Amino acid sequence: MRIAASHWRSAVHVGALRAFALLTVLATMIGGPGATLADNWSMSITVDNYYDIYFGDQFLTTPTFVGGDGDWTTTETWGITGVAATDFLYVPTASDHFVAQGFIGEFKNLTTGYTFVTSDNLGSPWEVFPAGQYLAALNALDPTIPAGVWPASTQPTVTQVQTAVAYATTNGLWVATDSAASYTNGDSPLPWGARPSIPASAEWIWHDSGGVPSGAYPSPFQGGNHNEFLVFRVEGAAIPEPTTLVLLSCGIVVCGIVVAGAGTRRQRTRSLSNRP
Ligand SMILES: [Ca+2]
Ligand SMILES: [Ca+2]
Repeated sequence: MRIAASHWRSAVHVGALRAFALLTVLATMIGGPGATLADNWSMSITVDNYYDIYFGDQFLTTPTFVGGDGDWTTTETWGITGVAATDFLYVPTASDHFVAQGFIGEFKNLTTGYTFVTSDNLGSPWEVFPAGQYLAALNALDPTIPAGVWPASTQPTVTQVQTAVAYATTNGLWVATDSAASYTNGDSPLPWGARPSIPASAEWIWHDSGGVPSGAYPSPFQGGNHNEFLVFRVEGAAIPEPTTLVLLSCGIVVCGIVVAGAGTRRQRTRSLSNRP
């Protein structure tokens, strides 16, 4: 009987091992490229006057901070690795409400090869949420956000950006960005001129509130408060399709067959060992 018990354990063990091995293979096959979902980025950017860069989901639930700056005369090039492919790119900005304001840059997803510049052209992935248009509502959610007017030269905190992003997404308030004729980097437009390390095709963008008249510069670049602060964003990759779940279910069924097979062998082993 000792031998029989040993055989029984052995058969179950082999079955379990096979099931585990199959599950591992399936997990690798199903999850391989999909489960990695880790993209590497390189971004060259400057803003008149302030910006930060974050990655996160559509509500910016768990922000990944990349970097920020407050000097338009310098182009910063940031790199980050291991960003979820489904993450959205966020660039909250603010200005001094003076002289001019704008945002220009180039963004490269090094993993997928997807490269895009700032632009308000048809098909541009950029959207913007003018938080200053909804300050009273945002103040009700986060009292640190003033209900009246956003102060000049003040970047929102990460928490304030999270509040704004969640509110904009929940209420469908993301809108197209704005620019002006001949405001690509290649145009070397006033007052900024050509910014280094940014392609000629990149276009200065901002949000046009309609409330700041043009002057030395066209709207929306003439200095003033265009419903700041602004949060620019680009959508992340789509959430994986339910086909992954179907594949996973198939994997579970196959594993179930293997386990059942182990059970059959177990019974056979038992009956053999029960011979007198
Ligand atoms: Ca800069
Ligand atoms: Ca300015």
